[in-house]
Amino acid sequence: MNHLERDEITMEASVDRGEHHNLVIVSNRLPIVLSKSRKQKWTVNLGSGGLVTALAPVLRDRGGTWVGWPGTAEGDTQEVNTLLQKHNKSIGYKLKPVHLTNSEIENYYKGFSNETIWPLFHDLIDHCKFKPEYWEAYQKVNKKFAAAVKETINDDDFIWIHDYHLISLISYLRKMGVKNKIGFFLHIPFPPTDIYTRLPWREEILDSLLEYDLIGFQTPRDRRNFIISVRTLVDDPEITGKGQVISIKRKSKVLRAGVFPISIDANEFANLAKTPEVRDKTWYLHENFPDQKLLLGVDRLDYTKGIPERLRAYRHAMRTYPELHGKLTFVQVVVPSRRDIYKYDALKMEIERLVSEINGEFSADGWVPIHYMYRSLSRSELSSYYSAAEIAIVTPLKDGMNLVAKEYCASNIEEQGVLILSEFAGTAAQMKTGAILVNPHDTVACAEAIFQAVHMSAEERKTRMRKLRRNIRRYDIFWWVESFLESAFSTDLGSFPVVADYNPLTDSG
Ligand code: GDG
Repeated sequence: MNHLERDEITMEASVDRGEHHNLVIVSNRLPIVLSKSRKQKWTVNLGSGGLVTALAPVLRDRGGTWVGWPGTAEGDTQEVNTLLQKHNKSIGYKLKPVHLTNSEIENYYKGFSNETIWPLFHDLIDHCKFKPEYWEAYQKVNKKFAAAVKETINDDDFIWIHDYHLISLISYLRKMGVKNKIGFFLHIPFPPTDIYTRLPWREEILDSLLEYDLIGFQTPRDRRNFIISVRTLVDDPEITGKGQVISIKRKSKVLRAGVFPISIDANEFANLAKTPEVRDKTWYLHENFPDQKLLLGVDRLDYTKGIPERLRAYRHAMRTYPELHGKLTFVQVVVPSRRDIYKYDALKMEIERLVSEINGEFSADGWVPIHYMYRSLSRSELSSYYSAAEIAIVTPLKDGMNLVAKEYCASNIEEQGVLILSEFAGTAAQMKTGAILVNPHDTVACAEAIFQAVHMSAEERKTRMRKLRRNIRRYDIFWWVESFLESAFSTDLGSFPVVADYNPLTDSG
């Protein structure tokens, strides 16, 4: 959707997005990257993700604060505070750091957030650790964040809390007497009830979620799972409405629960793909892989992303369709993440073993089947790979949304790429008509999808990619911010632009 169309929607509905309220964003990490040189000199760079791009202008316009952990270790507190104060002016809004001790990083961040909630909410119960000391630290840090938020807010501010690290924050804010309107957005999936109920602290987490004024989910599937858990664990909830936003009344408290699929700045990705730097690099990539199609995977190192399963599917494709040898190269970028959690080391070893086995089995003169990179790419490098790849393969076992799928399509300005997408990515709900949907556990079907993508006609590729790009342009990151804020302040339920084309596999509204 272009700005004009967005304005039309605004005019039609004459909506209130709480323009008169300052915004306080709270997330585990501040939207900055701080680094210290060998000579102990600090540098501050603004993060480049979609969330920062979308929220920064709103924060600047309305005035506001971003509260979060600066990502630094214990001991750097004073220096970081001074540094951030200096940067508040140039950034255009206030950054309020919450410092964590080493033990909090261990138990709240790596522990409860990433070894309990993260795997549980992605249905991977075998990866979960349910340690009381993790839970205690999670509570302690959520309380610490609450104190920092309380220090920074005025009565009329809208507080928007992000993600699974900070679910309990509202309970502490309310206990501290904070009466402001508070919204929460869950970036990861919400699990089915039989999985959710394994959590020893399921009542406490659900009670906190029910305290918010508005809670945003990525897909109807997640909201449906949440509602079933509420019906199962909570006495007499009254659930009304249907559509993008519904209402859940419990005792006298009303919570709105909405579906807001997060997105990207689609124009920015399209424009980046048109720059001379990216065009040149794309051209070199084609030169380096002559007469070959590129199949691209880009993922953080994480067991939810289905990287080993994908490698097995590629191996199956190579065994089943020898005509692909020398014609298709798999470029897999794995971005280092959560390095000091044991499971991630084991995953890296498994990926590297598979890559080397597959390359050992099929490499031939002038062709190596998998081009593997374990590092982060610059934005322009990433854009070049998106532009150069004839096929992108995005096959998480489960994913809240998956922005890589959207970025690939937005960057595909020639509209000739093919997207192979997991049914279990949140993105599938929006992209089912343009992408080839697969079950990532089905090695044979994924191999067939690769073969189908390689042989798809130019006409079909164009039709599918156009649909995908239209959807992503229409429901971009700006739509996401606006519709969340609109839902927080509007008095109507469900009267918002609803995302079309949901996947029946993942959606029942
Ligand atoms: C969580 C949820 C949800 C990747 N490699 C490079 C690079 N990236 C950037 C991509 C993309 C981002 O990282 C990854 O986003 P995803 O959405 O794919 O996944 P998570 O990190 O797991 O994010 C997810 C998201 O939150 C938002 O709500 O969609 O479901 O799990 O933007 O571009 N960026 C650069 N170099 C790389 O090598 N510069």
